[in-house]
Amino acid sequence: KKEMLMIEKWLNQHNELYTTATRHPFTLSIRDGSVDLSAFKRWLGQDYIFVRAFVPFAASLLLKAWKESDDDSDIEVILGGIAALNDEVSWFKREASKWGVLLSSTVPQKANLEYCRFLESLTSPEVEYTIAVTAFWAIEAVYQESYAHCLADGSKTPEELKETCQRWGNDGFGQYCRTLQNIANRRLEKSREDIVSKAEAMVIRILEYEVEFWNMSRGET
Ligand code: HMH
Repeated sequence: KKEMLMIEKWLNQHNELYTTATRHPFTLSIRDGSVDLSAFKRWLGQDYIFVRAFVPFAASLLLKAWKESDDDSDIEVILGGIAALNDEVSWFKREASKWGVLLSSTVPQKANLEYCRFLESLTSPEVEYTIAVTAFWAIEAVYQESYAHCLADGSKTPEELKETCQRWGNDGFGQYCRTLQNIANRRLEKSREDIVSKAEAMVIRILEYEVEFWNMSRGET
């Protein structure tokens, strides 16, 4: 349907992949309380490494917004996201020490390295703002959706994991993700068809990277 917003349309078309990313066995095990704590610690160490790489990507997005955006408020939204990432880095350090996870000796796994390398490729000035902001939305939205589900009705999330789920599952983060989605939709509506298809392919790739990222918690490699 032509009147439907682009991201909503994609999420319908790629619903199976989106559900695989946002209802992964790892986050479902948090929600039902059966989570293996060593899997959680593996995730924690790997995600700290990811977030460190996510910051320069966010910074590159800020620069693109400043140069290419048609709406000044985009910069403020992205800057707010960067501020939240600053807080997140501190949180990871505190949380890691709480769980006895040694961040300095955590080795990035293959799926993480590949995802971080992909993020770095998106910092290139050749990557258009519309593509980059759509990627940013997708990355944040997977965590928001995954962790909000761990707090929603019927969840049995262990007390010691609730703070983690709150970080990404809280209403403020949900609102922030909807704002990013609105920015992406607004840009996509004004974009040429080739940009729209590139952005769609980007969302699919990110969903695939996110599934591989959750898979690392199994610790098979
Ligand atoms: C792998 N994806 C991954 N880590 C995160 N922290 C987010 C998304 C959201 O910030």
